[in-house]
Amino acid sequence: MLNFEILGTDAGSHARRGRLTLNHGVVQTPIFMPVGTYGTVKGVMPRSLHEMGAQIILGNTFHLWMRPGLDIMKSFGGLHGFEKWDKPILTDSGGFQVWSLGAMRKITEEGVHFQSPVNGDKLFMSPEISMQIQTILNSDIVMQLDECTPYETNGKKTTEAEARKSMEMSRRWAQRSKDEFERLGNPNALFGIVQGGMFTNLREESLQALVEMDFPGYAVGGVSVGEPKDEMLEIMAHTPHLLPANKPRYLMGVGTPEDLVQGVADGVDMFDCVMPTRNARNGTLFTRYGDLKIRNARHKTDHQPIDTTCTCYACAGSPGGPSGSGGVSWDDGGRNGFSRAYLHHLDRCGEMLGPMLTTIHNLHYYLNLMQEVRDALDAGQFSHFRARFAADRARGV
Ligand code: PRF
Ligand code: ZN
Repeated sequence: MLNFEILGTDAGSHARRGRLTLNHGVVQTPIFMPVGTYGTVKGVMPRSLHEMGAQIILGNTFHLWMRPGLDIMKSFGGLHGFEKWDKPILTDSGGFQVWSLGAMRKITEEGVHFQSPVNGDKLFMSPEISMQIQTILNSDIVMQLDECTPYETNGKKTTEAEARKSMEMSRRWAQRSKDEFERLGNPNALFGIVQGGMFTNLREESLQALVEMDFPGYAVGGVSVGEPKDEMLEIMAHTPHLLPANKPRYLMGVGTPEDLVQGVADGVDMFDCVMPTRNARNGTLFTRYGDLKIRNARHKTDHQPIDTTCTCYACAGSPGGPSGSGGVSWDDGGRNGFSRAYLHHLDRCGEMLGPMLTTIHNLHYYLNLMQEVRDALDAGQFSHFRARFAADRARGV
């Protein structure tokens, strides 16, 4: 089940404001989807995800198939009951994850042969198997199995002929995914994935073929795979707006805050990326006025929160209450957030609260950015918003 309604469009770009209804709830678009590869958004409790306004999260077919495996997933009736997340879930098909294994895999027309990174077992993933697993996971949005065309292999750029071969196989896998999805009677929604590398003519062929197969939604894959930024932006400007206007569009694995705002202008409705969560664990924090490296010595004595304009638990504490230390007030302007000095200290000591708080902040930043984008679209102020966003981010922390 999937219903997508366009609530408004921007006059000066391809941006749209939409409402996506799935089996486990409603998603306001444009949206960012936190990544929960192993059935957990690393370090974040589901209640915190609710608190920060997450509407839909990702899971990974490949990882959950490896561990804990399908028998356990079946016994919990799917991923929702296992991970205790009752809102929508999108699962990636495993194509990109298997591709990331590098030398440990062999891709054929039938599917992907590879060695389990967990125990070395010889395994096989096909479009049919991916659909069978995602049906057991009962994710609201199922992704077709695709081959993510690499930008280069061993330092050699992918040729048009190679990209065509790969794209055509993904196209055949799209049909096989759809046939199996329907055969299984999966009650959720299957998305096709546009491939074609950095070649706009191949992107158009891929897109056309998928549109003829009539998926309820479409993704643009094969970007952010090591290409120079200008090539990524070229594909973003080229492809999403050519997809059917009445279906949701998902740009896979992108990107920085700037990429998201640009992607919205290019007509994208859905994004996912490990950047907010991974960067949080590495000490790179996103703020309204640019990025901040918490490991930098200059934060050692800084009493300010990460982002003075942020309302997340890390920056502002619990709504209406102290952040957790018994109502002590201190010199951060009446706010109850944790200081940069404290987060710097937690990082230096390797304390697990450090990445927990920084992950909450970074995810809140991404989710709030998309909320601001939606508000700007609702108010007919998107171009004004983009200008202010760029100026603020360039200002520096
Ligand atoms: N295909 C799939 N998942 C993905 C990608 C893709 O091309 C990307 C590309 N950035 C991220 N995740 N199935
Ligand atoms: Zn914050």
